Amino acid sequence: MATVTSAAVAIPSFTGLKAAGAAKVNATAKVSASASAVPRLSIKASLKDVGVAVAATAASALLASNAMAIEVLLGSDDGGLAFVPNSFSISPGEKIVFKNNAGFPHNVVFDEDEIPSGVDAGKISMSEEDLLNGPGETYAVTLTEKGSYSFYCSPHQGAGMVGKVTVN
Ligand SMILES: [Cu+2]
Repeated sequence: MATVTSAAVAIPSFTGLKAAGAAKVNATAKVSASASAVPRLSIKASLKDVGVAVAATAASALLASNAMAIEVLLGSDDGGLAFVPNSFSISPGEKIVFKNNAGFPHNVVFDEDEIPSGVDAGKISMSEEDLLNGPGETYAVTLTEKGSYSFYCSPHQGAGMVGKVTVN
């Protein structure tokens, strides 16, 4: 799996974990401070470091457990008509979950001329007319043949909503 891909997938999870970790740290710091005479500031600082380390570890564990699935957002957070990430690599058999994020409706259609020979574009694509209309709606596909695949969103292909995945 490409590093770029992993990072893109990890960012939302990591942010969430960090927030949760920070909340936990504050609660712990409060208890410790009232239970001892050690200066509160130093406790807070050291616990904060530990909290960040814990969050980072949790994010890594989460990544490992998601090793066989990658999430691709349909529409960027700022409303851009794009796949995020729009270029990535996966292993054969790894599931790709396309998820409506912004600017929908979207869909996912593989270009029959830009997929490995022998792969049926119709079997891995949504139909051109089929659309994901609601927030969070997903389309999942698993690619088993190695090679490079180009795909696009049919309503937004002209606006540049195209992507590429390499299975290797
Ligand atoms: Cu689209």
